Amino acid sequence: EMHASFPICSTFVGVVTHKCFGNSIPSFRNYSPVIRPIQCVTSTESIEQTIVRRSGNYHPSIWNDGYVQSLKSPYKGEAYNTRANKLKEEVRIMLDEVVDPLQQLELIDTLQRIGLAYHFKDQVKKVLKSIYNDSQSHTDTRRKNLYATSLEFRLLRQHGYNVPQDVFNSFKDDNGSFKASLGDDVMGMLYLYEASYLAVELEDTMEDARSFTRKHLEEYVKQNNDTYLSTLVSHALELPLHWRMLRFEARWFIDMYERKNDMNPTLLELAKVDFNMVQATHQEDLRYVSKWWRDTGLGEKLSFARDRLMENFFWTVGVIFEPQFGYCRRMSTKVNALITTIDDVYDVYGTLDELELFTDAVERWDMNAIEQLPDYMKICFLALYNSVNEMGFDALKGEGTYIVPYLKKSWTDLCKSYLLEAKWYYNKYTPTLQEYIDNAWISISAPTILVHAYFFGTNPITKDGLQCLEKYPNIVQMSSMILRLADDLGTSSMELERGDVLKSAQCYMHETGASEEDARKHIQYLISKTWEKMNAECTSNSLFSDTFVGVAMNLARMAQFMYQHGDGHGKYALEITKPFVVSLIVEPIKLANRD
Ligand code: LA6
Ligand code: MN
Ligand code: MN
Ligand code: MN
Ligand code: MN
Repeated sequence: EMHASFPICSTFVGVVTHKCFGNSIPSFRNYSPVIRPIQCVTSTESIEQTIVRRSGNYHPSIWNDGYVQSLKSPYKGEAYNTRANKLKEEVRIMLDEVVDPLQQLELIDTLQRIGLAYHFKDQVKKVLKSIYNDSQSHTDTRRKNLYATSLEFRLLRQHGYNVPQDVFNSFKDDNGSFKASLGDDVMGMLYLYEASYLAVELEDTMEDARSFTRKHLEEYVKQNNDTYLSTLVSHALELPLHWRMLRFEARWFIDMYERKNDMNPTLLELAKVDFNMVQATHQEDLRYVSKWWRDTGLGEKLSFARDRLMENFFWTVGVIFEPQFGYCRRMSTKVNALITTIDDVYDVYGTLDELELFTDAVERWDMNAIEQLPDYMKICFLALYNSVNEMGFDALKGEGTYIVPYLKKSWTDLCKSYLLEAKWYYNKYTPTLQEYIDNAWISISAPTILVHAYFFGTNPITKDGLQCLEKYPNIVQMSSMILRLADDLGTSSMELERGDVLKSAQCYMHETGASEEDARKHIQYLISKTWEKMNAECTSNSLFSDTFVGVAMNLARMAQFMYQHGDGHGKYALEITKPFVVSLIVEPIKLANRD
């Protein structure tokens, strides 16, 4: 797709002289070139030069603003609110009245999976605290049941308690392996499997647990299909609970829960009503950002770039779904849309000269810098500049903190990392995997996303938090790394086809001579190792709120969700992502079988 909106010739006048005429006209890899003649003019002469621009071949948006504005949910009014409040009260009483620790844990697990736990944070905390304290005093009574021990371990670790892996020692034989007979305990296997994803580095028991349970569970689904339990097991094998996008899991589990023999109708009804009410809030956020996106005109004017407002919004629902964080979702969607567009400027459309100018303009953060840019970049820069400054204004007005320097710094870092990749590409340079990753965890844009999200979801903003954030702390780095690696697994084949810097698997293949299959396995392995590091961040005391830590983890989860089956954000937004968008954002859950 070639756009006609922005002839770029004019910007070369008097601005770029030397680079434009070098002998080394960039050569390109295998892709279908789009060639347009342009004229470069200096003060003394005029030379014809051909600029070759790549194309992403991305399909147009499948969600237009008119459609988005027409979305209407009946779940906004008082009637459902009243009903939900009554049901919430019943669940509160339930949580209060359950005394058996295993039943308490099961209730909390269900509330989490069904998407309701956020309403009962304090109560859940209190229950888990008492279970933790209790487990410290009488150790071995609950350690007979693998299912119960695994559930307790997972929930306590999720909530920041550093339960030792040794709680599983009683399930091992004299050789230190898990007892073979446990393989027949499917619930035990399933729950130990899920627990093993809460491991931190160097926990050998948890590592054994993961391979031991996986083996038995794979065997189990081979022999049993279409049962309730085997459906749960296949789902878990596809992606563990700890790595799953919360709203998708809730939507899926509500349907499962409905089929469960001893399900609690109060929980089910509340889960459905609440899901639909939350969805109605998301639709309001979506309408707001869709209008904003339409008003920027970027989707139309920059026809080479991905026009993906809905998908950009969908990411934010994965990152923070709770209704009270609407401002965060709205602003983060703007950030994502700007990132997606500017990423295409660097990876697809811009020439190296233009990219240098754009990077410089962002670093200077100066309106005067706009003069040096070609027209198509002017509109990008101004949209970025205005949007980010407006976010800064909101924070100054609301919080009294001037955050523009932090926001701007994150964009400068991002653009510099983009530029380095562009230079590598044009120079046909292949970095080592390490060299690539040292830059690529920034160029995936997660640090930019998280720095912005920190300000949108943190109240009050503290000086210590700011200082720590500025250096991109571990939690930010780990989240970014997972986003990068997952993105590379999902997008690199078409990026290479079009022409792009080599991505993680290819750098690894180049460096080690590994096959593509082995390289991809290695990247998967790096993802699981990075999760272990991220898990450690959650049980250590940090300066960051649970909300922010959750945002960082959810960004990683969302990446695994979007790229699990290929490029769900760009190339296959229609084939892969649309059905998920429909079920999470567009369609409410039917309340009763009769309607
Ligand atoms: C991925 O595209 C992309 F656009 C991102 C910016 C990833 C995450 C984005 C959000 C949340 P691509 P690259 C908007 O695969 O060039 O082109 O870094 O990213 O590989
Ligand atoms: Mn377009
Ligand atoms: Mn890029
Ligand atoms: Mn890209
Ligand atoms: Mn990519």
